[in-house]
Amino acid sequence: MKLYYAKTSPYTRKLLLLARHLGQTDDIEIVDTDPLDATPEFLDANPLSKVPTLVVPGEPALFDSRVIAEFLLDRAGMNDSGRAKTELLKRQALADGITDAALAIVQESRRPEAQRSPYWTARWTAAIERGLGHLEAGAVNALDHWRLDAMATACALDYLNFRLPALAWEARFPHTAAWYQTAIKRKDMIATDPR
Ligand SMILES: N[C@@H](CCC(=O)N[C@@H](CS)C(=O)NCC(=O)O)C(=O)O
Repeated sequence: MKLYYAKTSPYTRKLLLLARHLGQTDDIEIVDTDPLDATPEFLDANPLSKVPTLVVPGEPALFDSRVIAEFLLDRAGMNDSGRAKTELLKRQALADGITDAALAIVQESRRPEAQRSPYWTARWTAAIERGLGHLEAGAVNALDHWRLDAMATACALDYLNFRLPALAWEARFPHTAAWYQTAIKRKDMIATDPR
């Protein structure tokens, strides 16, 4: 299988963590990809021109990261179902939502100053703060096993520190920060560190 990948993509990192956890890395060929300078082959696989995208021989390509995660979990026979699965997907959605807002701020900051929107930057920042508040208020307690929800959360929090260090969120969300500090010391987090 081919995984279109970018080293700094937190969504791709989440899948690399999952693939390692499921023992599927040997089946995955990493294709370094710049989605902003897409090859015709990549666009053919994903018309949205986003990483991660997974191409399984003989099958239609898969995107986005949540869909690919489901595929890998099913393939490993390790997927959950029912209410527990819904709650896990919700925690993944929270983490990915924090990542989405952080990525939007980063992209906005790279535009010429006159084109930047303080309104949207404030709105994305507020979403991150509320997301962190939700983790701090209790959601982080459910991340007690190294599953997809925990992987997504670790990638989101590390992306904040990688790209938006001025947020300095750890001082304001100490319980979440303690969880994160344990997560980033894992060997697989170190091996997938984009810095
Ligand atoms: N919801 C998607 C988000 C993927 C995404 O936004 N990836 C970024 C890189 S981190 C990308 O490819 N951006 C290129 C673009 O938006 O054109 C997922 O979970 O896979």
